[in-house]
Amino acid sequence: MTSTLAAPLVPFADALPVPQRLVAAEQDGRLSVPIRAGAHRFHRDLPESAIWGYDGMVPGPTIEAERGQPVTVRWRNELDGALPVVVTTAAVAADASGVPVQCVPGLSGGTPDQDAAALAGYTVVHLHGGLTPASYDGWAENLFAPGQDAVFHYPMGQRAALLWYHDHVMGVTRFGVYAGLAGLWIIRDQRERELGLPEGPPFEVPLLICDRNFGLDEAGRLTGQLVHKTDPEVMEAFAPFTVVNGKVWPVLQVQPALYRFRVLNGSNARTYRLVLLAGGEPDLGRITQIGTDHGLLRAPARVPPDGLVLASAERADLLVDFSGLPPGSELTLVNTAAAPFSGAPFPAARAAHAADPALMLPYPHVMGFRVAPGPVTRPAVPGELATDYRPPAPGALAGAPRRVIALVERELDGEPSMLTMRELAIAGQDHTGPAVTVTDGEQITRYRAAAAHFEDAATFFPVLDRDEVWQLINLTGDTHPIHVHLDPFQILSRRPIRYQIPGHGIDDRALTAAITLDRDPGDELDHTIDDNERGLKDTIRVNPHEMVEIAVRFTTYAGRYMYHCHILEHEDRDMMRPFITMPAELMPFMD
Ligand SMILES: [Cu+2]
Repeated sequence: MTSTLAAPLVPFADALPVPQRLVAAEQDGRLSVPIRAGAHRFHRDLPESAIWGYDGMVPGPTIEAERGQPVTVRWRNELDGALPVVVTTAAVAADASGVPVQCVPGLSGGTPDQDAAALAGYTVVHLHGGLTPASYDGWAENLFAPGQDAVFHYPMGQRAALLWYHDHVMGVTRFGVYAGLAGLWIIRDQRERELGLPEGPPFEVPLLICDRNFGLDEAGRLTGQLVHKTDPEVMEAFAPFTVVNGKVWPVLQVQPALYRFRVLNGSNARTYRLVLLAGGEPDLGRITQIGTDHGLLRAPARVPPDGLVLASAERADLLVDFSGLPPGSELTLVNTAAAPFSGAPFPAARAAHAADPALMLPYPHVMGFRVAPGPVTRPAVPGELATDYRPPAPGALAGAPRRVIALVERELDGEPSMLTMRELAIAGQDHTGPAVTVTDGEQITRYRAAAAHFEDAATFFPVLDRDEVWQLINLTGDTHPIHVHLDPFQILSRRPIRYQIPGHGIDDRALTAAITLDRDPGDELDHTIDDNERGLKDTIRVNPHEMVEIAVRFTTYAGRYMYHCHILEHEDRDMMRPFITMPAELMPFMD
């Protein structure tokens, strides 16, 4: 097994780009964004890549809005030509020297997928984290074709937060986003201004992190061609090159001051565990996390000792203090998370040596920082941040409706696994078919699978302004970041489970499993909740051998929404389901 791979690109060669800002208030809240094919250079030493981008750029412009000031966007689909991504499944999972083929560029013996090559630009835009009326939420089947516009109205009646907008087409979101269809969206409000946090350049810097792979020419040189490569054993694309704001392994020159980084993991599938290194040693004390998916935490949080974990679509609002560093200091941000991610720990002390192709982490670099000479400024970090939400009180949720969702992977011969979410309903006395039992030590509850596939009838009808508890039970070997559209939620618990699934226990619709809320003897995860997860979230990691409970209350809009795994290869392969929020007065008419 090869322990390191020579990087075919020079790290820290390109300056970190900052995406163009599109401030809604400067345009009276009325924006017009073309969705276009374009060309983009991912690294100084790479040829230009063909991309699809909002305004033809990767990432798209960062839209900035103000709480309470609605924004209307005319999304103009001007895509022409074919998908600018070669999609392939490699012939084998590892090359002759044992290196996983996903760690290297090129097609690795795969042939270009002709169905993907024929995709010609149907799109739909979802504002992730937005409290958006259902008609404008970007339902995955409501597409607009090249030449058509969609005028979406975003009320912005929500707290300050970093959101993002991206393509959400049924079955092929993984290709549209990979082609470049993603951008950031920042909502600001008065509470943040009262705290005196950095706002705008140069001290507030968005970081959209993702991974990409490229083609090779006949001489073995990198082309700029975007390549979405999977292999016979791994259905997710884990690309070797980390891209921040559109550049591979960029560097940011910083002043000796406090910076605010608005971080999004915009990868299709890769989870990052970010560690800041100074002189090869972890320097996590320099980072304070002040916000998560839906904005400010109640109090600043330290980064977990192993590093800051961000799965696909998770966000972090970070303050990083460069003030104590002499000019010329160089720091690097690295990733220590294996792919696929299963929650397995990796000590920050070994982060400088995290490279391991066998874990599909050939190059841990994310980006670099260089401290420039300048006046030293040391603004204080506020001790109290948000005051507009409280941790959920379990007592208050005792009578709340419970919804149970099992995450399952059904392995199929000769094609990628199907990942589904089985919505479980209490099995009646007369139920004789396949059942799921959940034992908490005292009580046994029997369930039947009420829904499996996206197109199955909706079974979740949450009533507006009513608390609910959703239980997410992971019966697979990987961590799944589960995203619920519309209102944010809070995590209640993360509990170890053990389970047994008999042979053929997972079929097309039914599920047979015996689940016990108790630690599996072979389970090495600690199942703790990080401090930074105790905020308002819209995407939560559910690790293997784990049940996560979340408290959710839909308060804004009635309509048809979705929840899904945010690993795009999973979402596209059926790990997505609808739910319908209902006003209470309509419920008597629903049966
Ligand atoms: Cu998943």
